[in-house]
Amino acid sequence: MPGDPSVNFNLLHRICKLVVLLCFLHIFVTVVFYVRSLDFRVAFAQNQQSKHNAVKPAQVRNTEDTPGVDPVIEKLKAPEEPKAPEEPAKKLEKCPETSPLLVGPLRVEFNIPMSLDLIKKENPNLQQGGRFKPKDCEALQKVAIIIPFRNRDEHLKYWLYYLHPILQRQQLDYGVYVINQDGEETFNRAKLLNVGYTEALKEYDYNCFIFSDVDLIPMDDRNTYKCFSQPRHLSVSMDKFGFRLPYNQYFGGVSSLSKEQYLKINGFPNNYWGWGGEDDDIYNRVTSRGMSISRPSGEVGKCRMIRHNRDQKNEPNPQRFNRIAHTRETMHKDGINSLSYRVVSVEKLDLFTKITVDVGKP
Ligand SMILES: [Mn+2]
Repeated sequence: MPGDPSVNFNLLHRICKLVVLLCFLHIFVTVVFYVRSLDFRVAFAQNQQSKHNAVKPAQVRNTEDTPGVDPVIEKLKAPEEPKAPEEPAKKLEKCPETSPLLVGPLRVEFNIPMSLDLIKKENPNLQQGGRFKPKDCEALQKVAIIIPFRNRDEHLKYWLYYLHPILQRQQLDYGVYVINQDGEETFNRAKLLNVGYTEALKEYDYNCFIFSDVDLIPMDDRNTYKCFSQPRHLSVSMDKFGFRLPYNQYFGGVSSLSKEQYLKINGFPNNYWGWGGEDDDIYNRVTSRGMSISRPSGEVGKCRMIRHNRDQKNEPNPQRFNRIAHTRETMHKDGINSLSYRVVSVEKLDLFTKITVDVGKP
């Protein structure tokens, strides 16, 4: 019968079944595709990450090293990201044996106007007290530079002007200590050097000491102000002596000794008052302890001395020849083990640390 409702109902029932089936099929296909794409993403991300790790050696690199990485992957490895910027600060690589910043021969003149402000401006990376260490690498030595001093402010300005840039190019971890003899008594260079050694070590774990006159400027930055396997004489060809050694045993001007070498000779003599002899005594100490003198070449060791008149209260010491003749017998009881002095003041200035001391009198 055409108007039979049961026939209509049957048709409707079939259509409904079909629709429901289609719905299930649709859901099934959607789920399958979704799961497959998820699998694929995870696998791809893992693959990328392991590649990324394999490329990286022990040291950390910038994310700039992996250009074109999918943002999804960037998000997946996000949790490990914060570590990266911190690590380079923890472990610096050692500086190279020869600094790549050296330029060789330098022009040194003493007729240009000089001021501490100018020197400050030209050395913005110095720390209070005249300290410096390289930013990009770990310095090979910790160097204290000791300058015996009295009333030579003009010379000191030139020294600071020329030496600070050189020492920074040499990639040294260094500090400058000006040891100023208080009062008007006779000058005692070697004792001031002993004071400088002692006072510098109170401040930092230095392992190398440069002992320099205030009026000597190197003319070549390859003359590195550091320590060597033997005590070193650095001012080997001074303009004052026609750019040659005045005599073979000469150890005056600028020298360097490691902490070990210094202690091996019981430091320097304390009883050379006035000009001369103390450098020869130090030479005798070095050779009597089985060490030799190391030197740069005459070319690299060129240096200029600022011309000056003899200082007051630094007359040639008449006892010096007698003293030098007996270094071997006296060095065990006269030296760092018998040093006594009184610190008057310690000033942390912008370009150097100034230590004023009372070293007594002859
Ligand atoms: Mn001089």
